[in-house]
Amino acid sequence: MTTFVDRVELHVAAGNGGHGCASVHREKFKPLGGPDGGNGGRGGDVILTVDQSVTTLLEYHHSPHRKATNGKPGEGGNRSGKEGEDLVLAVPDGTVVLDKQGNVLADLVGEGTSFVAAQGGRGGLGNAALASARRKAPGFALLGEPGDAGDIVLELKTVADVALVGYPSAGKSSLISVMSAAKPKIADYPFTTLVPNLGVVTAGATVYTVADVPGLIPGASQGKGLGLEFLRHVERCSVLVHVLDTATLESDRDPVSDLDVIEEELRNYGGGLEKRPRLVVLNKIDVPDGRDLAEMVRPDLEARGYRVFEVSAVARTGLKELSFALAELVAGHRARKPKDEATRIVIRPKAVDDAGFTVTQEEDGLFRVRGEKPERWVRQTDFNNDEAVGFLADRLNRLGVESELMKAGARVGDGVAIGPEDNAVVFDWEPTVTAGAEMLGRRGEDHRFEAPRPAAQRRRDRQAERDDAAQEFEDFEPF
Ligand SMILES: Nc1nc2c(ncn2[C@@H]2O[C@H](COP(=O)(O)OP(=O)(O)OP(=O)(O)O)[C@@H](O)[C@H]2O)c(=O)[nH]1
Ligand SMILES: [Mg+2]
Repeated sequence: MTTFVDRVELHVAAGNGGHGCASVHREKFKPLGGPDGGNGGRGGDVILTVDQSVTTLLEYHHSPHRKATNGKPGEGGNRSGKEGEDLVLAVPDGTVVLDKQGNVLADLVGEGTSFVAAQGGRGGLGNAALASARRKAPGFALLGEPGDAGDIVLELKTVADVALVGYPSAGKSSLISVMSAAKPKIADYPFTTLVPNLGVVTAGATVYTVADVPGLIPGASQGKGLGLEFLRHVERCSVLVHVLDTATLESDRDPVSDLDVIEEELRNYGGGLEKRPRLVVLNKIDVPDGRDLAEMVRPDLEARGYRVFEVSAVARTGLKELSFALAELVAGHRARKPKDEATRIVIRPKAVDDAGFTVTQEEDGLFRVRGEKPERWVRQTDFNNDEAVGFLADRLNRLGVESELMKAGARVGDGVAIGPEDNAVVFDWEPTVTAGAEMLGRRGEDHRFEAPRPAAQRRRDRQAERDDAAQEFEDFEPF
């Protein structure tokens, strides 16, 4: 028996960026050939993509840890590291992505709709890319950044035009099997169907999908008999069909009270289910008692405003009328529905202001700097390399972090933390700016390069200026 899995928790980890390489070109008679360390490769993303041939989340239930590959480090000779490969996870149509708090991150509807669940880390720049006219021979490179990692929740909400709802064994699966080419499991014991089945029905010019939802019982909206999970699948269907059993052997049931029970569950579930256009099917009229009962309850149901169809899934009677009536309801709904609704996708808004940063002083006197860029730059820094640390200081300075710290009252030797409480780099503040906000010096200067420059060198310097500008630009790009 298949397990019913339509909600899984998934741990996704994107690939880390490869580290940049610090290397100096060496050739005979040219001991200082210039920096030639390549950039690290980007880490692979974890991407969720709708694949209509996938119908359950079962696979992720069995192996909930998924990781994309890391980028490779850069190498000497200006060789860039290989990029990590994206990990593409196929999910069923109608998969909702949530964070652990239950916020919707994305709603994946329609073949090919994708969502980057975890973004790969950037590769670190090698020292060749970090060289500029002013910093000709950097003796350091940037570290690759760690890829995003975290837990997400996937929830499947079947997407279909019509949902068949009703008690277990009312004949929902039988009905979908004779109306479409779907071949669901059919048996005369309750809860035979454990995952929604989808069938495609063609009626005249209208083609629509029908979902056979597992049986509902009283209390379903409170979670009885997996009811909540099943009702979730009804949520996205625009038309509902009550499948009522006219030949049940249970003495306390009849079509009208069955209908009342299911209606109450729909109302209690909420989400607008009670407002969906709906009609009633009285099934199993091939059974003589069933036909009599159907005739008896029909006026009652019609008095409640329902269109009633008497059918037999086994004898295949009354199906054509039913499928055309549904086509009409579906077409009506499609005409009213805005077109773009089908592929709506919600992307998690980035909480941090990409361009800025904040400086706050905490109770114990520690100054805390928060911001996308300062935090990223810290992650890119190899703290074992003084030059790399100096480069970080320059970047922070250029962004205005030092002057903000000064404004906030920080003095030499005060503790400064960059990053969130659980993952910050803390150091003693040593400002590199004077009162006039003049920079004291640049890192990576090599005075051996200060001799008169031949044309080739001048060209290289101009290129380095441009690279420097490119690097500045890179700094402005929001992550
Ligand atoms: N005589 C008769 N039996 C039917 C008819 N439709 C379904 N059945 C029988 O009723 C039983 C249950 O049918 P299913 O189609 O599995 O019912 P279901 O509503 O999908 O049940 P769950 O998946 O458990 O919710 C099976 O033994 C079917 O053969 C019908 O029109 N006439
Ligand atoms: Mg069934």
